[in-house]
Amino acid sequence: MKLINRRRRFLRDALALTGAVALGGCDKLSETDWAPKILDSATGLSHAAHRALSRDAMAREYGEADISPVFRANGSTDPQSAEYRGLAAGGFRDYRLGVGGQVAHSLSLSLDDLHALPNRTQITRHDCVEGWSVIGQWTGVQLSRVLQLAQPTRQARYVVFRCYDAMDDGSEYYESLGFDDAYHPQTLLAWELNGKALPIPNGAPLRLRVPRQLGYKMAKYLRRIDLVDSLKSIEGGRGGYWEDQGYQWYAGI
Ligand SMILES: Nc1nc2c(c(=O)[nH]1)N[C@H]1C(S)=C(S)[C@@H](COP(=O)(O)O)O[C@H]1N2
Ligand SMILES: [Mo]
Repeated sequence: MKLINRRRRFLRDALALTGAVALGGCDKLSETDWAPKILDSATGLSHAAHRALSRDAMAREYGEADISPVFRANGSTDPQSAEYRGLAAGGFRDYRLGVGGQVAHSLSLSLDDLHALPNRTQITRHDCVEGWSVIGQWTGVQLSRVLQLAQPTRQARYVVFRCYDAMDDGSEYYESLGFDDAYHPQTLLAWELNGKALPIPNGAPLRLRVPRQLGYKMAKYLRRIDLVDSLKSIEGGRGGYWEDQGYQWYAGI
């Protein structure tokens, strides 16, 4: 009996080291099967290979001396929707991040609510699929903390991020993650870049950081987060604005 307890504790501590304990208990592992659904065979292969090598691997973290003098902005840099302009005009005081879909507790979080959660600061490299990189320091809350508050149901398999900016085709930017990246310790909802409030060009007031994947996964101008069991019925059905244009859903670096 004692031996079993000791082994359990060892397992728990080992999981804590890899960050997997952020799931909120080992039983969560079997609830989700720990395996995002595969969207197509090409993506599936590289995704499976990447995950087998690095499910819990950490993205490299850099030192302050490595921070790029300018953090280049890309894609939308100044959303024009009336809703966003109104929030920006008020210094984002009325901003609320909605969290819903397949969760036990829907949430509506102000920036103060988010700031009150334990936060994390990390200096990581951002790689855009276009072939440039910048290094920046990000502060935010681990997405896993917010998911622990919302408590995804057993059916939930993906986290979908909806944004305030409209794209050329009129649809809004969106993205999605499977649970391995959603609960990864370096996956943040970030409100600070290089020690200052996140500027509008880089996604104010709140954006996603997923340093193990390419830049297009890191949704800016977050409007709400939904837990879903399938991506098929959302927009083009491939899990993101760029994915719907043919980019890979799993954009591991
Ligand atoms: N909402 C939203 N998020 C977005 C984009 C966008 O156009 N809209 N562009 C993506 C791309 S392609 C990149 S490289 C990064 C750019 O982030 P940055 O502007 O802070 O460099 O944001 C990603 N997230
Ligand atoms: Mo990008």
